[in-house]
Amino acid sequence: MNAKKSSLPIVVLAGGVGAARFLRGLALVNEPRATTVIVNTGDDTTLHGLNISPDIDTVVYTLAHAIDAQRGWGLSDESWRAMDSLKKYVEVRPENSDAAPDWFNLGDKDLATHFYRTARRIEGAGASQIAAEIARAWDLEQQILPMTDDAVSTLVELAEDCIAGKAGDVISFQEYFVKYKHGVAVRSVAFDGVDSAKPNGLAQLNNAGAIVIAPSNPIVSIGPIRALPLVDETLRKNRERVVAISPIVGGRAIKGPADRMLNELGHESSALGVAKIYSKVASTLIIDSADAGLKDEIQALGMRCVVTDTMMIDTSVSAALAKTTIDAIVGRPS
Ligand code: FO1
Repeated sequence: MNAKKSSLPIVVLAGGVGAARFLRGLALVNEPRATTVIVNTGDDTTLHGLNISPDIDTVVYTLAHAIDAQRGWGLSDESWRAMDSLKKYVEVRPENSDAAPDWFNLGDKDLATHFYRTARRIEGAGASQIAAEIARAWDLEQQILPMTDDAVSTLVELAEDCIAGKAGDVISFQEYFVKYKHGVAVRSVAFDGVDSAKPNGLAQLNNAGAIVIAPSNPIVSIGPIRALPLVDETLRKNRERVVAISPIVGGRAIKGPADRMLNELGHESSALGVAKIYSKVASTLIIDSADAGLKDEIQALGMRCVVTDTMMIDTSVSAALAKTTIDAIVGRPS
């Protein structure tokens, strides 16, 4: 795409893979230095004593063109020697020990990021300072902001007895997502610590020319950001400039468990269900051409609805989606 880039101050609320692909397209149509990304950190975990921020790292690695595109997480051209070496300790680990968690794969190159983040935390640096340093290390111009510098943990309550535990038991998000491959039914989701956490990026939200809710899971990726004090209020105040992109196409999640999770938690797994979740905070919803038939029902909720290709199979689709998304806010008559 060779057309001149806009320099609109844009804030993107982001989860992992879907958001990262959108951001790569956005960088081709809007000056990266004008973009602030507020990233979900409810997925953060500590394993082997290392602080791991999966969504921040997915966004950074994708924007740096270093992501493993097949997996959607971790680095390309990765090796797994540390994980392989861990296996011998799994054998000797006592029953009540969490040491050597071999269900969460950390590549050898990826480990450097977790080493750095952990060492800086121990030195007393805050999450946003560290994210800025990591973004700089990868030559990114976008401002990458964790949603808060405080600890917030997404917790998942099991709906029924299963391999992960008994109905009513609560497990961490990464156990749900990676250890049990999001294959267990969910009764509820909570964001531990969110009520007393201080959100990052409120000033950027208030000053943005456009606020984009990326095509991420509305419950566990965008949900934790919205649950922070003052965030929903700020979005509502700026609703005219907020545009969301549906991560559900033809009733199915593009990636991950969003479709099942929406159903299990009493929402509709459709672009219309997504519209209902966002209608109070977003004036506009972008939906896929496959869902064009839902446009009237979405507009009846008081949202504008733009139909386009949202399947980001390559960067040209991502860039076109980003352009359509910006135009939906700044290109329409006020
Ligand atoms: N996802 C997996 O499905 N399996 C893994 O072993 C795994 C390891 C991993 C390591 C670092 C990282 O930054 C992300 C990783 N992810 C893995 C992805 C990640 O946990 C989830 O995709 C997100 O938390 C959901 O947004």
